[in-house]
Amino acid sequence: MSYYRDTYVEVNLNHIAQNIHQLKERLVSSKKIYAVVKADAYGHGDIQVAEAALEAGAEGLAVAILDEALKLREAGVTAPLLVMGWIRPEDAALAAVHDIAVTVFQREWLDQAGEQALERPLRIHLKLDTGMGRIGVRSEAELDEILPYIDERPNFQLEALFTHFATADEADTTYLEEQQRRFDELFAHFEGKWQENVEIHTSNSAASMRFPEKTAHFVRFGISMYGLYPSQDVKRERPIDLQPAMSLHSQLIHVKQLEAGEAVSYGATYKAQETEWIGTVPIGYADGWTRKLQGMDVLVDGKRHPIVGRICMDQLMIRLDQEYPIGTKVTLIGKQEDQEISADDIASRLDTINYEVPCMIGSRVPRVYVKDGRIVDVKNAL
Ligand code: PMH
Repeated sequence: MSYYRDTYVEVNLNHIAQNIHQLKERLVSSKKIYAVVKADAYGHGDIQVAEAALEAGAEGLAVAILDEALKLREAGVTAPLLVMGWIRPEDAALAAVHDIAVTVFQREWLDQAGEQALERPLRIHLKLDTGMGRIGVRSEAELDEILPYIDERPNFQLEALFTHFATADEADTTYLEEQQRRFDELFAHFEGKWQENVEIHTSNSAASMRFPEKTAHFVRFGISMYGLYPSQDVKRERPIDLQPAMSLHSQLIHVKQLEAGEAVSYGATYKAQETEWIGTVPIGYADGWTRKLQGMDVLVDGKRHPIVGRICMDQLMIRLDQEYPIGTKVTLIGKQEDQEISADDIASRLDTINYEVPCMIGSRVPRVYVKDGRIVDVKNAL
């Protein structure tokens, strides 16, 4: 596997494993972890993260769409897989044949899926909308339509019930408790045999780290498996000492001196105030380093240096405190000596959440996987 550009994401697989181990320690030993690897494992790389997570002790994997699950199966992943979003009812047979559990919450969906000849039973996770307002069964009346329908069809296997919390990462737990109460009410509506045979999963990273005692059969561990806190509130509480898995690096490919008044980049908006050293770094908005990051720092030689002028599609310029040789390392996310630029710093600059930061780094940037200090794999390479 080769790549020929100077910009790469480094994914530390040991950190992913450590984050999983720490959550395992916090949960009662019988509780399971589903690693959430949707959206290309939050931009970290689906197959590599899936394998690392399973090796570290995760029991299953959760994705958003059927395509993501099929890709994992194609790569040889045999672990339990759950698609947490909607799939088309006409694709139910495909999910069943690949032993992929699907999320169901509509009676009509079951009707349409039931028209297909299923070669294998379809594993169903029934989604309850207890307050997220996104997808899921909201009422007892809907359950009364869905449950007998599943019951009559041996090809439909109700394997689990789940819900998703809207505010699990907030210090104030009132709404979370309301959602839990609504879940308990809907669950009480299930007959005994269902109650005994289905698994329950309700917790995301925030809920599983903050309230491990409330964990049902398994948790869906997303953002914090990657080493990021779900919110500033949870970061302050610090239930687990998370290790960020992703860092982003490049290098100087050109260094030059500008005289006072000379300009940098499109629009010639930045003008040197005095004689200045300007470096060019081969990453741009087409790599996800959006133009809004103009003015943000990068690390060179263990020091912060600002991005000056407009960020271009493939390159950006930085103001350096001195001359540096071509090939000097530039860190956009991560540490150099005692300095760090975190995904949280980037998120706060962009007025967004840290979840968006690894996801926004484009597939043109190779992902280099490091384990025990060695490169073990590369994704998006030739
Ligand atoms: N379960 C579901 C249903 C989810 O949608 C998500 C994340 C998770 C678990 C994992 O959450 P965590 O990363 O906080 O641990 N979903 C999303 C989303 O739709 N937008 O941002 C995160």
